[in-house]
Amino acid sequence: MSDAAGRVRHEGLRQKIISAEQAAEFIQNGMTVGISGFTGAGYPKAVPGAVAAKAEAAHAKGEAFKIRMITGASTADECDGVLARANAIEFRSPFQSDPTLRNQINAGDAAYMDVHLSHIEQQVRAGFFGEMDVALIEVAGITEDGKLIPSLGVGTNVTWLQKAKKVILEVNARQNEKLEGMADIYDSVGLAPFRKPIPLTEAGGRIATPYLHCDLEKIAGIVLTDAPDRNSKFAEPDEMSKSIAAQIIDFFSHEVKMGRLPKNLLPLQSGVGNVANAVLAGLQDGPFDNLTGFTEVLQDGMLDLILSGKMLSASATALSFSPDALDRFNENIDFLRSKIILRPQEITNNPELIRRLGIIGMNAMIEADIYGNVNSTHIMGTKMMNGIGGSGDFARNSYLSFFVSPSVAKGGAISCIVPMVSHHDHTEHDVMVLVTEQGLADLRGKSPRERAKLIIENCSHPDYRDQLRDYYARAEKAGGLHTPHLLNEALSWHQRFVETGDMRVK
Ligand code: 0RQ
Repeated sequence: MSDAAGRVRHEGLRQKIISAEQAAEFIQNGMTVGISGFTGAGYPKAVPGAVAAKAEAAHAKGEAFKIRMITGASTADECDGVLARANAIEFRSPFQSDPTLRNQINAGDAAYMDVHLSHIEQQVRAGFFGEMDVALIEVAGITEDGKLIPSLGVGTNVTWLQKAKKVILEVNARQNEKLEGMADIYDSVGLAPFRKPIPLTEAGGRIATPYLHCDLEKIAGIVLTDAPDRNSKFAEPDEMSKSIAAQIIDFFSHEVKMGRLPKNLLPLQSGVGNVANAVLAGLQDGPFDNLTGFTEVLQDGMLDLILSGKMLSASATALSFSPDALDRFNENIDFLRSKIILRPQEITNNPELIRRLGIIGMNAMIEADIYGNVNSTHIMGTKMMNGIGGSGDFARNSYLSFFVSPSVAKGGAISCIVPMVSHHDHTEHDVMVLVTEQGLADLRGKSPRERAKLIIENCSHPDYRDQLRDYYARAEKAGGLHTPHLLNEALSWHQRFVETGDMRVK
C-alpha cells in the first residue's frame, strides 16, 4: 500500500480510491465546484490538472467546457493556474492571485465576484451562488471512522463538504501526519435566525473538534497525491519594510504607555506579503512578550515568533509558509501542535470574534487618499489585482486597524497617496492608522480636514507632497465643505498616469 493509501484508514473508503482522471469525470461543463485552498495552502494538486486536460480536449472538439469555481482564497499554479490556462473557468470567487486568471478576469473572459472572506460561506449556504455540484477538497488523511484530517488550509471546507452534492477528496501524503489534532473545526455557524453566539473568548481557545465531517455516502472518489504546497520564499525585509515595521512597533509602545493596549498587545492579524511579514519579523526584536495571533494566514514571521517563545499561540485558517519555514514547522510540529490552531475562515475572519477579541489588524493597500479611504484591489480604479480577501473583515471590526504601503510604486511614477482613491474597499471609517516608509498618520478621533493634513505631511513621498498640498489648499479655497475636493481634478492623477505613465506634474 502506498504511503498515501495508508492515510485512508477507513476500510470502506479505501474502496473509493480512483485516479485523478476518473475523478475529473464527475466534473462536467457548467458545474459549480467548491475547491479547497487558501493562499497557496491545502489546495487540490491532481484533479484540477485532469479537469483542465478534459476542458482542452472538449475545446479541441469545439465543445464548451468551463466550470464555476468557488474557493477559500487563492490556490496555486496546479489549481487556478492550470484551469485558467485551459480556459476552463467561467466564474471565480472569492480571492485569487494567479497571473493568467487575473488577465482573463480583466479581459472580461472570466467572471469574477469579490466577496469578504467571512461572507462567502454563509452566502453559499444561503444559496446565493445556486447549488454546489461538487466539492474538491484536499485532506491530510481519513480516520478509521471516516473523519477527515485537515491539511495546511481549512478555509471554506466545512461548508463545501456540507453543501456539495458530491465530494472528491485528495489525500495528500506530503502533508504532515502529525497535523491530526491541530485544527479546531467549529461547524455550527448556521444561518439567521437560528444563530447562537460563537463560544470563543480567547484567541488561542478551542471550542470544537479537530476533524472535518462529511456524509460518507456523498464521497464519489478519493485521489491519492504526494506533492507539496507551492509557496515561494519571502524576500529578506528591505529598508522600506523595516521602516514601516519600526514605526508600527513604536506606535504599539506608545499605546501601551498610554494604557490603550496591554503590555502583550492584543491578538495580531497580519495580511499577506513581504511588508506584513517584515512587521512580524520586527516584533522578534521588539519589547513585547506573550503575544498572541488571530489571523487568517499564518506566514513565516508569525511561525518564528512562536518558535522563539515571543508568541504564545496563534490561530489561522491557513499555514502559508516558504519552503524553509515549512521545514521548521515540520521539525517542530510536536511543540507547535498546541500553539497553532487551524480554524475555518468563517471563524478566523468572523466579525463577532474580531470585535470581541479586540484584534490589531495590519493589511497592505494599493493606495489611500488624503482622507484615509483605501483601495486594496483595483490598479488605476479598473484593473483587478487579487481581491479584498479578509482585509475588510479585519479593517471594519478590529480594535486597531492599520494599512501599510510604500509611499510610491513603479519607481516613483505612482503616488500611493492620492487626492481620491480610484476604487473604494475600506472607507475612512474603517482606517485608523496609515503607515508608509515616510511616516505614520494616526487618524483616530480626527476630522477629514485634520486627517488630510496628517496624511499629506506624514505619509506622502516628498516628490508628491507639494502637489498634494496644492490640491488640498485649492479644494479648501474652492468652497471646502466637510471633505474638501475638486471633483473635476480628484481622479486626474490616475488619468495622467494612464496617459503619460507618470502621476507627477512635469
Ligand atoms: O506590482 O507586481 O507589477 O510589481 O502592485 O504591490 O508593493 O508588492 O505589495 O504584494 O503587499 O500587495 C494590496 C495588492 C499589496 C495585497 C496588495 C503594484 C506594485 C506591484 C503589488 P508588480 P506590493 P503587496 C489577508 C489580507 C488585499 C487582500 C488583503 C492585497 C503590486 O496586499 O492583495 O489585504 N491585498 N488580504 O508595483 C498601481 C498603486 C500601486 C501599485 C502597488 N498605487 N498603483 N500599482 N502597486 N501600489 C490575506 C487574504 O485575504 C487572503
